[in-house]
Amino acid sequence: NHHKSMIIWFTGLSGSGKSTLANLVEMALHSEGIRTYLLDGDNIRHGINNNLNFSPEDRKENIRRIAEVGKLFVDAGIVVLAAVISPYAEDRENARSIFGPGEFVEVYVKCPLDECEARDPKGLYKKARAGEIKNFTGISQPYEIPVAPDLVVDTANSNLAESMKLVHEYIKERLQL
Ligand code: GGZ
Repeated sequence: NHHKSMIIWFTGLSGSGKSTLANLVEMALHSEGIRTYLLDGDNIRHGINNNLNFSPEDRKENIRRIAEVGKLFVDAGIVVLAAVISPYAEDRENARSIFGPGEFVEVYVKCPLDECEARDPKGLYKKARAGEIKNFTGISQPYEIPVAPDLVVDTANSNLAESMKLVHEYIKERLQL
């Protein structure tokens, strides 16, 4: 049961479904005996990245650390799933550059802003619109759409099971299983 390892980098707006999708893909891989580790921006910001805010500089550092930690896991043979907004193309490219060829898979979790805002699972968009949260991606800071992602999942127009299957099958092919 020896396979290559890699990092699956889910990028997209808050509320696009990155964490949900990463969790479902992780469960699918886990049930096949593939060892995985999930790096979720929202969680990591409570631990190693608890000194970082949402300025462009701090997002850059957030992404850099998550990519470097991800690299350690990949080197240990573990398949990493990273769910981070990572709104700047340059930061995503820097993350990719840390990894070997084929080790970094960028998944664009595509969902229009108005749909994310309608979902608003944590009420953050409402707060951002009210000016209670500054520097909010999509409202008061940009999200740069990936130009050449390895995979696009459209969570506004396909259900979670379909999106999960798409990513899962792509990973399995890339792992050469
Ligand atoms: C964007 C914010 C902000 C601001 C708090 N902008 O959807 P969530 O709530 O559960 O996850 C989001 C998380 C974003 O952290 P990341 O580490 O993924 O961001 S980045 O990659 O840009 O560094 C969101 C919440 O934190 N959140 N304030 N201002 N998202």
